Amino acid sequence: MRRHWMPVIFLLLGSLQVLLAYPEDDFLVNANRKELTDSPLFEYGDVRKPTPTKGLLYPRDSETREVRSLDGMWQLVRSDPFDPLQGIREKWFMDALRKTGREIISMPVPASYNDITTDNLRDHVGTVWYERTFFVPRSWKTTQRTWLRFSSVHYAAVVWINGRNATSHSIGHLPFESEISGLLSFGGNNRITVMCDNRLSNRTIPQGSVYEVATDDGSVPVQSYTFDFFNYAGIHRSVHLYTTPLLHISDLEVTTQLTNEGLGRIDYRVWLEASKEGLQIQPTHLRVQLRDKVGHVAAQQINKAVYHGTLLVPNATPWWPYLMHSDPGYLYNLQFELFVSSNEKELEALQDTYRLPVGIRSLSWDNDTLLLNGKPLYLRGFGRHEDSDIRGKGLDNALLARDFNLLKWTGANAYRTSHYPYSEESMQFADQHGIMIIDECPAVNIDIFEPQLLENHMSSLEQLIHRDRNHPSVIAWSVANEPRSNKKGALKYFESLVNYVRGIAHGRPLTAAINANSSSCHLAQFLDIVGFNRYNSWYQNSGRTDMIINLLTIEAQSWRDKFGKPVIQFEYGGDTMEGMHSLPAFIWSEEYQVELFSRHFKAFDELRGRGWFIGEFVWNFADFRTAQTITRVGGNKKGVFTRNRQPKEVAHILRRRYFALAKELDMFGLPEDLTVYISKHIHNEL
Ligand code: BDP
Repeated sequence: MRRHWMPVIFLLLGSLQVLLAYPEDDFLVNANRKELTDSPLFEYGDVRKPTPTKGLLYPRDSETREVRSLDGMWQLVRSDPFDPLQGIREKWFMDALRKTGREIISMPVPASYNDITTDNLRDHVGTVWYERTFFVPRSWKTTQRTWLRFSSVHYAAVVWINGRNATSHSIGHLPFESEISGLLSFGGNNRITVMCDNRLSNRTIPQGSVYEVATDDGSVPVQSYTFDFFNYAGIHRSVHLYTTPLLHISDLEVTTQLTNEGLGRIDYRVWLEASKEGLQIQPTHLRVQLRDKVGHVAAQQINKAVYHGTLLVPNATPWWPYLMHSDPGYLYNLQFELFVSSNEKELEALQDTYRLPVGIRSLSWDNDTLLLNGKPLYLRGFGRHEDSDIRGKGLDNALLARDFNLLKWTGANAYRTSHYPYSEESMQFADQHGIMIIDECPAVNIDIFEPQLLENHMSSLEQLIHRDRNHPSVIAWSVANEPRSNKKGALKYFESLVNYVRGIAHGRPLTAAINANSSSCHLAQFLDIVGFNRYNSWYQNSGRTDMIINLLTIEAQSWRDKFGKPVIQFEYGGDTMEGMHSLPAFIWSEEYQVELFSRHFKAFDELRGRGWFIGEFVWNFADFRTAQTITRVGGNKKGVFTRNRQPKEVAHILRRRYFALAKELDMFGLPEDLTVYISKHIHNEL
């Protein structure tokens, strides 16, 4: 056996997987839930590590690949909330959904299904079924493999092609894919059916529970959860069909470094995968070429029978964040070309090409700071949500572009993907615009610590890191938001979780957004950067903005004293009704939000001077939809922008601060429209 074939053979075995039946057990949320206590009985020694995901490269076309979108109008039927598995029993996937006799709803993809109709689909609990048809060309049959890729279905999905099971996946906000060549009718019409289940249980990430309530019309299942954002569901991101050759590049991993002398270094690793027929194909070499923005080759390497290597790039143009350099977000194109021997004449032919955008930068950290290209970072940004009117959590390129324009308008340089992985398109945008990302997994408010939850939590991080490890914009992984980390069970749980994540962290520090106190938190000790959320003058001491500076500086110092690590405030803020005014300031008014922010700014400046406080993140970028509660007026109103992305008064104040920081820290000039002319006696004080 030729040795360089080993990875291919190995991967082939992996690809001959038996298609999984839907793990029914995951469906069955116990309505009469028995709350598991925070029991010391759970030991994590025997927790299974999640099976590493494979091949999550973003679908890109090239000389050797075609990508087709399955986005558009699909059809949807909902199941009876009391019988979510009826469609499985009755095999609804075997024929067109209209044959079930149930109401057919036209449903756009991508979008959450909740806010599209005018009825109670919004609050549906259980499963819905999606369907559409599509053609695949005859020409794809023999020379290609066809893959089906979902960028995110929330929460769990089972997929059939022409009535045959293609794949299943759970945990929203993350991609999954499967080869479907064997299930397709080439040159003919094909049917895709997706069952989507939105139920959360004690073992899902995030957690929730389903219980029954008695209504005037009988009892109904209700989903409860402790996080406040609405549990939108559906096919949230794009669905793609794409082709690869029979032997193809299935995965890539890249790390970069930059020396003081401007020498760039790119270490890469390539995985190949072959179908049964593809095993006959003999690779001859791999050409790796780094091309700059104008297409010039900046470095290259040819590898025979080796699938990893290092490119050195003299005078590399580094990747810099927005407002740290005049040309932020510089990306090279790293082109991987696999050549094979083509026929008896021993000619070499191009078998597969994949191009990956790459930013060259170094990331390092110590007990005081986080450094990018050797420069200490001060992060100024937002916690956000993927959320908008009508679309819910559905990917919307117009919204994405608007949000980035607003981020840049405010002078922010970072955001946290609170409280789940954001779209791959947004990660690419962040790379291009130089916005730094704290990349968070979907573990929000986790509470009942038990082994199955831990395994899912690990898996969510494994999938996230696998998906995002090649993005220069990602500067840290956030392992959780506001877990109940003061509970006893949290200690062993997070020790196991962090030990596992360290092994796959791919050169990024670990952090979390904690709301426990420094004295009782069992998680912070395992992290590289301590992040805390605190709502001074909102959830505590409401109305008392005069207590912020003291309480905040004391708290930040306590995190520092206890753990000796860099500290970030990941959330602060107050709900604000746009257009509501009050002098003097009163909670919910625009004036109150301004006053609350301004007091925080003062505290942050005091803390920055102490040498270990490295970031301030507002909660939230924009207003967003929540579950219905008496504390929310139409949703969470802590946005600096409204839900339709217009500024509240505080946005202008925040903008002045963020640009002032850019000027102070990176000598950046201020935008001309930062202040308006008042009189020749009042000068711009910045
Ligand atoms: C924090 C949570 C965030 C909420 C916020 C709030 O991390 O998800 O939206 O509170 O209540 O505790 O506004």
